[in-house]
Amino acid sequence: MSVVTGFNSGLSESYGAFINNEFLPIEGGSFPAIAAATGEQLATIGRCGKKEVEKAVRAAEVAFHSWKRLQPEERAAYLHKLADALEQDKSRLTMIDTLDIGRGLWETSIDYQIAVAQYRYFASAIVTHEGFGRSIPDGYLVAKREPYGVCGQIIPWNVPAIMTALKIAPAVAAGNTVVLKPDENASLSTLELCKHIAKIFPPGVINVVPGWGEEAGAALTAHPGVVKLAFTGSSEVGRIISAAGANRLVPVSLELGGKSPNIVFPDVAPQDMDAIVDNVTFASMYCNGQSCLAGTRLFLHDAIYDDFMDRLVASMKRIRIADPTSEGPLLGCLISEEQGKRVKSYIDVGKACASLVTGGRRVEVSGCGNGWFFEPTVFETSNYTPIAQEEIFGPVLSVIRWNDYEKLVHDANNVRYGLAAGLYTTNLKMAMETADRLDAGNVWINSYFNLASGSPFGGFKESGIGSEYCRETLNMYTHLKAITVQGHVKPA
Ligand code: TXE
Repeated sequence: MSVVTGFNSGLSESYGAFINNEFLPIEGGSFPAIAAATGEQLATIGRCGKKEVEKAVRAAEVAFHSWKRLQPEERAAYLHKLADALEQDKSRLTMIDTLDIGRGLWETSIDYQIAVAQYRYFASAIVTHEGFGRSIPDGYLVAKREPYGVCGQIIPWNVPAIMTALKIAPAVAAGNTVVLKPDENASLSTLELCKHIAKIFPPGVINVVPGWGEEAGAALTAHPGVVKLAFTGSSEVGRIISAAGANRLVPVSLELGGKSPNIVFPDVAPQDMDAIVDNVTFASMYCNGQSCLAGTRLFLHDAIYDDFMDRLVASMKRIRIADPTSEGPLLGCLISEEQGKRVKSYIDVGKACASLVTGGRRVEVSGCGNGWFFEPTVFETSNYTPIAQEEIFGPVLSVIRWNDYEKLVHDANNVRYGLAAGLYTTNLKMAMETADRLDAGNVWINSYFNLASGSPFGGFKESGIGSEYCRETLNMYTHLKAITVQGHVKPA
């Protein structure tokens, strides 16, 4: 049995850096992995620094020489094996993430479905990832795609299973090797994933260096052996990573924050209203609002405003706030005290600059004394308050009344981010026109959070650079080489 009562977690007491398929001890100290809700210490994690990053990059460089030579079908087979292993180990890993992060089991189990689908998607996509060619006078031109080499990847804490899959799957499918740094708040499931990787992949293809951003993260972005950087996290750190990449002239892909609008038009049918309310609730409260895609600005038309708000408040009040390890849909706690205090300060700002409709209080949950649980919180506001403009990353929804279409489009776009948007209308022409005019990488019509494998996922404006989740991602992890054959010199 593990440190966590009643759950056979299989967790190790401590974890080092995962390099060449082995966990290596770390000289630079360690930090505890803490269960978000209970405060229990789940394990101790080594705090990697320059030394471990150096070892990991060297291992990945050596592995690259043979990994890139494998046929795509061979690399695909490794990814399918990893997907199989994750499927078999899903319930254990789901519980580990729930303990580590504080999100309900029903959510973290969806994470693993998505993660498995991503490993399989890129295993399939790489097999048909083609270059191009054409005849030229006296010869032929071939353009082929080649992997970059060692990719440095840095991920956040909100959905670790998905984040590792989004980074590892396309990179290694394309023939790169990887050094990945998980978030210091949620490293456990990634380190457990390494135990599967060790049984499946050749040494050095996937390496993991846990630790702090300013230490392991900065060492990874600065390392000359890292020839491609990929980051998911805050726009602030995205800028730092981008600058580091620019300095070394290596490509950087970024998936950053969001403040996405959900827009309800006046023509929605009364019989659809409850389903739309459910969508809007899910869009804003899924992941406790700790998702870059969260639909945190709701633009409600004047004509349906009062009716919709009544239903929305009832829907928010129905949400069960509970111990994240209990079954069924629920709102768990935020990842950490730091995030809890950040969300609380935004709620206080909201109380001062907007009108509180429901929620707004921290909640105690029995047996979860360490957890920062909040009621689902809704404010009525304009688009130009801090709560409507800034990414809160908590269960807070800003509702904005609209009645002028041109102003709606202007306001919906008037934010630094551009990740996603939802539209609810029966008027397809209006939906398509509005979708065209919104600054968003994903626009969902009459739905939200609807990401099928293969659907490009990436941001406009300060939400990022590049697209994940889709075939285009393979282009992000490869560069083109043109080879021209001409017949001036005849073969002997
Ligand atoms: O993110 P950070 P934080 C947003 C969200 C949240 C806020 C802060 O608004 O409230 O960011 O969250 C590593 N060099 N998002 O502080 O700091 C760090 O170790 C290299 C949106 O957790 O961006 C971690 O692995 N790496 C987002 C990762 O960056 C560094 C998800 C993310 O941490 C580094 C998370 C450095 N100098 C937060 N500093 C989304 N897009 O989903 C930190 N890191």
